[in-house]
Amino acid sequence: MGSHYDVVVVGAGFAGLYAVHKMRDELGLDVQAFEAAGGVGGTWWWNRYPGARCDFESIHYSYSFSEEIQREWEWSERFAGQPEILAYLEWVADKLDVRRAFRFNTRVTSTTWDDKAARWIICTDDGATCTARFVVSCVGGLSVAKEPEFPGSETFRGELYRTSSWPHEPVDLTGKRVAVIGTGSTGIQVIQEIANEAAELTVFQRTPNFAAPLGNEPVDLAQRRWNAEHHAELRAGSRQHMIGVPYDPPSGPALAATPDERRRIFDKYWDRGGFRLLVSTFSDVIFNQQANETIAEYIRERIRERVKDPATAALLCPTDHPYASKRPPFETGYYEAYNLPHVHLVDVRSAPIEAITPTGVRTSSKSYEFDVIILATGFDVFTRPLLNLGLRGRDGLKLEDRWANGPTSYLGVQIAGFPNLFVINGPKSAVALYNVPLATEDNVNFVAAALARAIADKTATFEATYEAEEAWGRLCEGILNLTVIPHSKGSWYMGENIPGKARAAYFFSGGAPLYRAICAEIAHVGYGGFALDRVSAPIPP
Ligand code: NA7
Repeated sequence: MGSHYDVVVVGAGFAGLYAVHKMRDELGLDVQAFEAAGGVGGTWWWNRYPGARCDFESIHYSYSFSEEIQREWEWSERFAGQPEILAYLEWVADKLDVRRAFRFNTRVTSTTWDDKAARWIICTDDGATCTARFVVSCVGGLSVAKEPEFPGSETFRGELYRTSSWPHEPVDLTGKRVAVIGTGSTGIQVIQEIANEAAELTVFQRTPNFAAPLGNEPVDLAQRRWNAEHHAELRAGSRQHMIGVPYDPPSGPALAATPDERRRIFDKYWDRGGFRLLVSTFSDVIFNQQANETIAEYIRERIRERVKDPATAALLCPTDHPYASKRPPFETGYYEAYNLPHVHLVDVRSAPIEAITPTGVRTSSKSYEFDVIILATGFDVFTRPLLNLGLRGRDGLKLEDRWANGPTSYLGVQIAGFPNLFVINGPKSAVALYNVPLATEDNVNFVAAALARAIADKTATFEATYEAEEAWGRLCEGILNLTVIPHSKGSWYMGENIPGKARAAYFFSGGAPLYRAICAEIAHVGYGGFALDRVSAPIPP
């Protein structure tokens, strides 16, 4: 057995960098961290595809824990692109000197609880083994790509790329016949970016999406200075908001407004960009299907205005799910791309993709030839990244068995039966609808306080109870059922984008302030719902 540590951290994205800093520099613990990639950045290290960009504004989508970091870093665009976000995370990693805590290019392959020694045994793909009192998973929610259902990708003779593992070298698409499969947030970003570069671009769309303008623009020097001086009040506003950004509150219910009033409000926030269209317009669009239809029809109208060919516009208008029941994407010139003569839209709902062939793509009605195929088919969210750690808890309990009917957790940070394992932004945490860096800070702060308490009290095991986990699961489901989200079809929000995956509530949708208040209250009452130093307990059926 190799070295023993207080804490093993897995992952070097927003969560892993802050967790290492917090546990090592603030708690003074002995921390070893592992990262499968060759450097820091997490999502922003892997997703280097053309057009990759965050759709939360960068002054909000960034760390808030350090006065110095907020003051010194200046964002050049409202919504930064992947290279700038990666540069930011690299800069932060250097500033905090956290790189030396990591072993890069090293994947954790198994994580096994040793009940007698009350510690974790961690094995990595370089053949090494170490032990740790605590494991803090920072593996992210959308970090494992979905395996496409269609066979034959290995036979394709052209270039095949996945957006989530895009090459580091530039990919030249000039003069090439390119296919993009998938029209989620990722596919839309790629399509609008490469439409003018490829000789022919064919988009394979199964479900049209409600894409709204991103509203990106450069940030001038005066604005940058203002941002640096006002970050404290910006952050205070963010922390009071459902999704962790200081956007305007909604105007009341859409169904109480006249059509003209609705139009005026939708127009106002359409142009201001990003999630404002969802959160700053009307309070009932996310809860009431009839209210939702008013915003859905508004977006369809805007699509029809922008796409010249009526048949293509009709194909691009979603009709089978409420707005924001699937994660809403944002765009810049996406719909106009379909007005270009060399951009083609293929509906693979009516004629599904059957295979990737040596020369291209075959659907049930036609074969297409390409030089390049780009897969933007999404992720196996929340559960797969944790399952890939090969977790075995008390009495050899396998995480895949524990989660056979869908994920369970308490607050998203612990799983009953897996003592001393803490998860940042895990299933049933608030992260899916919450500005990720702030969600991350909330979770890391909560976990660090729990560790500090366990260490101070000489608590050998810190573990969510089954009862608390069950009650939390019911709360997550209850709140989700008040929204239109369960009316989505095939969304990663409900686990439905992966064939055979359990349909369940994968996150807490009660909003960031409520989530933070619940976590604070639980810590305040001495970690209610967590068992400290419990003996091994049987797993309920
Ligand atoms: P998404 O939002 O899950 O989108 C995946 C897209 O791929 C979506 O359009 C899917 O169509 C399509 N897809 C998946 N499998 C197939 C098959 N077999 N045939 C045709 N089309 C398919 O993932 P993204 O990467 O775009 O976004 C993920 C998150 O990253 C995003 O929500 C942000 O949080 C950042 P479908 O809708 O299933 O019919």
